[in-house]
Amino acid sequence: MTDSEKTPFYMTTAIAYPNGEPHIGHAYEYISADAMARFKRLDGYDVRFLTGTDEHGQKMEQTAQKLGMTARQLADRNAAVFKALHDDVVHTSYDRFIRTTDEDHYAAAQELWRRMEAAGDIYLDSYAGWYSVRDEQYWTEEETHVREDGVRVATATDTEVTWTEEESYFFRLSAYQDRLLDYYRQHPDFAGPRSRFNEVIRFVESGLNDLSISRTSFDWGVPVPGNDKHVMYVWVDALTNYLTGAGFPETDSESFTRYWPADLHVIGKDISRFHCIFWPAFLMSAGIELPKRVVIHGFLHNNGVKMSKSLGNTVDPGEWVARYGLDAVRFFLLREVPYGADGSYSHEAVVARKNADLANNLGNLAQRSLSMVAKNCGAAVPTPGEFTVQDEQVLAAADSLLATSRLAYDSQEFHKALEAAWTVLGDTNAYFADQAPWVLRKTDAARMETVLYVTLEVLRKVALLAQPVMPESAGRLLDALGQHTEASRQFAAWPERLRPGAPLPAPAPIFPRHEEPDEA
Ligand code: ME8
Repeated sequence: MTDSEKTPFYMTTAIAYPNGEPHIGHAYEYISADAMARFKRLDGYDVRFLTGTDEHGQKMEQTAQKLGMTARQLADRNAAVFKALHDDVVHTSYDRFIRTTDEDHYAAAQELWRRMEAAGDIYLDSYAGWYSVRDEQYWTEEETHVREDGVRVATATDTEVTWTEEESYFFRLSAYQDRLLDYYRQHPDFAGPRSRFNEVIRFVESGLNDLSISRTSFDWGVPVPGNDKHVMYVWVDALTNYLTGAGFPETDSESFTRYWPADLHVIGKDISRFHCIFWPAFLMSAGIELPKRVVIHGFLHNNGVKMSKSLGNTVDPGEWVARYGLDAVRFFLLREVPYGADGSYSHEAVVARKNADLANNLGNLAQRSLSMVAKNCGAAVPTPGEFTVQDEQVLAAADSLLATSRLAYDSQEFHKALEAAWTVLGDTNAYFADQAPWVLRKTDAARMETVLYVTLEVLRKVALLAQPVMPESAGRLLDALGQHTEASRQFAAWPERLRPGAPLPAPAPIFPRHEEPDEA
């Protein structure tokens, strides 16, 4: 099937501020979004997956000044670092790495502005209030307090706010309260998980103020059409990246008609208001269809403690990957933390998952069954006899995993998909121990072949479903099962069964137990 015959699936991550180094929270977002993109591709969708960097705004300008460089130089340097995180560390399968300094993005942001203006939703006034440069966000007086050290901070984020007074364009957000609430009612899956969506709804119910959407005190941003004194508020420009990535403002283009509205925006909990309130209101104003879903993930904490540079407990994803291996990190992050909830990581927790779930439950079963096949079945897929009730049960449990996984992925409950697959693996381990093919080898070789066949077939199904999470090791397991072709790795190959007699390569361990790098 060609891509154009497939159903499109357009998805995005948040675009990161490249004012500092990426941390494990960024990697978490990219890995989860990447698993989603890969799952959909394997399931026959034409996926377009967008990620990138959010390069404008006061925070970028201030950081650059401190470092003695221009904002553009800082953006260039750190956008490359984020891109390298995708390419070399977490192996994200994105289709475009967008930078908000890209030329087509300026055109998109300005067109969105013009449309909102034409709708009568933008007016010029002056802004006076508290701005947090760290959050790139305005806070009302009630949302701030004066800390013990005399500094006024935003209560929610503990970041310094400064009194800002300037001429500013405003977006009539207050006019959208009812329309937003109606929309949420009619689209209960617009955002998830539900608990996080409810927080947004409660906020909208409490009333919305008009939003200041331009700045005059610095110029590192997209110029406001028709008034060069102003640059757009960074969030107006940033959110528009999702449109740029689909081909906006060319609304008649093949790309835009195919990929917009986006199917999924993946974001963290601190930016849910921007995505679930501002973004749909801007789009309603501009007469553009709304994205179908926003999924809001939680934050990762180090041993339960908030990550921060001052505490020195931030984690560099590159170090983690070097220590545990990429696939173990990807598996840990998606299996350990229910998506949407906050999660905690520790060395012990990663090693426990790597050893128990990967090395023991999956790796051992693969190693034991495949080496028996290599020695006793002529290095080929064994030939099964008639299936017993136990065989049928194990096979049926594995068969059901695709439907379970589709449901889980469609609601971004990645942990549930993995939990289900690993439950089947646990049961298959018990089956393997109970059937004891190493005993059957001497007493009933035909039965041994059946047991090994059933085991390999379960492994094939688990490997197929493990691909989005652990592309490299699942690929090696599929190789070990003789599934070399691309077609054999798509979910379309799910109902097929391993072909008895098909040759298998010599087995090699795929999921080793954890060893510290210097012990290896
Ligand atoms: O917010 N754990 O950029 P950003 C998990 N430029 N996720 C985390 C995290 C943590 N400890 N810390 C941050 C921005 N994130 C804007 C986005 S989108 C149009 C503009 C997540 O670099 C955060 O929630 O501060 C967000 O989804 C992403 O990392 C980028 O954060």
